[in-house]
Amino acid sequence: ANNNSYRTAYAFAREMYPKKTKSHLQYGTAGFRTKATDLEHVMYRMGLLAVLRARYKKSVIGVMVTASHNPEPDNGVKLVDPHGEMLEQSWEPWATKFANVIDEKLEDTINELIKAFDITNMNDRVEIVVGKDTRPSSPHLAKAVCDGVLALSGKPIDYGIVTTPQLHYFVVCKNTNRAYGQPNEEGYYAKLTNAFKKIRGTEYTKGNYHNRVVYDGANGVGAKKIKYLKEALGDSLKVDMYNDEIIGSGKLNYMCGADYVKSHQTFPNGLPKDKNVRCCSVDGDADRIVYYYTDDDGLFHLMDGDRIATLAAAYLKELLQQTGIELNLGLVQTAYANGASTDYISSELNVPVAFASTGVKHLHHQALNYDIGVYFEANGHGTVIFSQNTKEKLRAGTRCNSFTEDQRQACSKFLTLIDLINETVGDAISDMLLVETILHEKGWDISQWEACYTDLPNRLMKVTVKDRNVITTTDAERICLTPQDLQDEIDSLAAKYPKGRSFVRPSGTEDIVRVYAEAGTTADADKLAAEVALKVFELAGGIGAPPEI
Ligand code: G16
Repeated sequence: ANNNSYRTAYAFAREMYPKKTKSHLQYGTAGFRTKATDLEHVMYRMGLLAVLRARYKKSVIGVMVTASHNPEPDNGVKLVDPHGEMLEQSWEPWATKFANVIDEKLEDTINELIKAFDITNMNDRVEIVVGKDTRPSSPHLAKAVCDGVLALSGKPIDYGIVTTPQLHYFVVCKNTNRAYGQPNEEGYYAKLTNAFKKIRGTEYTKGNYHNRVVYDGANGVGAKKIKYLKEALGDSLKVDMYNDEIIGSGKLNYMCGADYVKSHQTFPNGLPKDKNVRCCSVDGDADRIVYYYTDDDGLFHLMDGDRIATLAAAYLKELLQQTGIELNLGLVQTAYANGASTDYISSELNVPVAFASTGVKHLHHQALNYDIGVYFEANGHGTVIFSQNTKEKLRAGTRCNSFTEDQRQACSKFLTLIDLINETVGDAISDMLLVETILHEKGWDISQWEACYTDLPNRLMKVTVKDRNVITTTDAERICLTPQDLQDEIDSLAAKYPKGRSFVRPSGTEDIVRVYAEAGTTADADKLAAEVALKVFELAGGIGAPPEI
C-alpha cells in the first residue's frame, strides 16, 4: 500500500459507516458510551485506530464492544493496550478526534497520527482481538470494528461474546507469547480454576464457610459464562446462578446486577432471599462484583468493592508475612470509598492508601507504584497487581535454602494466588474466586467478613443538568472547582452532620452528575445527598424536576 493514501479507509467509511450524528463524543471513564444507534461510525473508526496503535506498539491490541452497567439500548467501546491496561491516556484525545472528524477528514487524520508517532510499519499485518457483550446491538457494532481493522489491512480476531476481563486476558496472553496463559476461553477457565482448586484442597467446607454462593448474572455475559466456570469448578464451589434471560429480552442490568445493587443498596430482582446466604452480583460485562446477604430480620447488608479490597489486602499482608519477604503493599481507592474502610485500612491494617480519580485506568496506574498494589472502586471494580520484582522474589523463595519449609510453602501458595487473580483489569469471576478463597481459608461466613469494620451510611444520587462538563473537580475528584461556590456550599452542608462528607462529579459513562454523601446515620446521609443534589441542580443548570429533599 502507498504509505500516505488511505482511500480504502475513507471509502469504507463513506459507503458503510458514514458519520450521521453531529454530537461531540468524548473518550470517557471507560471509552465511548452512548445510544447504540449513534455508534456505528465510532466503532469503525476505533477499528482503524486499533490497527494504528498495534503498529505503533508492535503488539496485539484489544477492542471490547460493551456498555457494561448502562441500560440495554446503550453501547460503547473500550480499547485494550498491550499489557492489558486501558488505552494509554495520551491516546485518548486521538480516539476522540477519530470519533468526531467528518468522513472527508478521516484520511487526513490517519496520516496525521502516522506522522505524529512516526509509524513506519504500515504494512505489518497486526492482530486486533475483538470481543462483545450480549447487547442486541453488539454483533453489528463489532462487525464495524472488524471492518475498520480490515480497511487498514489489520487482522481482526473475533472472540464473539466474552466478558471484558476475558478480552484483556487474551490480549496479554498473546503479547506474552502465552506465558500469561492460553489465549482462549478454555485457557482462561483452566488457569483460574486450577489455581482455585489447588489452594482449596479437598476440604470444601471449613468452619462457618460453606461452598455455595448465589450468583446474579445481570442477564448478561456474566450469566452466559458462569456455566463453563461451574463445569471447571466441579464440587469445589457450587454457584447457584440466577438472572440469565435470553439476549434481547431488555432485562440486561434491569433491576439486577452489581450497579443496581450498589446504587440502590437492595436485593436484585430474581434471586431467592434466603436468610444469611452469601449472594453476589456482577455487571453487564462482568468486570465488577459486589456481595450481599439478608439477615434474620430481613435487613439487607452490602459487601462492596471497599470490603473486597480490605479483605484482599489483609489476607495478602498475612501471606506476605508468612513468606518473610520484604515487599511494599498498598491500596488505591477513589473518593467513593467509605470513610470507615479508609480508616480501617490505614489505622488497623497499617497498609498505605492512595487516592485516584474514578475509572480503573486511574487506579491501575497508581497501583503500579507498589510491589503489591490492591485497587478497588467501591462499585466493585478492581483487582490486585504484582510487580515483576514480587514474582521473581517469590519464585526464588520457593527454592531458597535459607528459608524454612513454611516460608517456601507460603511462597508457592502466593504464586498460586497470583494465578487466581486476573491482573489485567478488574474481573468479577476472578474476584469472586479470590473472595471465596479467603473466606474459605478463614472459615468465615459473610457476617464475619462484615464484622471487620462498620460502614458509614451513604447515599448515591444522580442529577441531570444541561451540560455536565460545567462541573470540574480536582484532588482525585474530592474537590469541586466549578461552578463557583458549589464547593463552599457542599462544605457547609456537610459540616451540619456528624461525620458528614460529600462530593460531586460528572459521570464519564452516563449523561448525568453523580452525588455521593456519607454521614453518621442513614437519615443524615440521605438528607445530605439530597441537599447537595439540589445545590448541583441550582448552580450547575439542572433540568427536569429538581431533586426532592
Ligand atoms: C465504568 C468504569 C468504572 C467506573 C464506572 C462509572 O464501569 O470502568 O471505573 O467506576 O464506569 O463511571 P462514571 O461514574 O464516570 O460514570 P463499567 O463497569 O460501566 O465499565
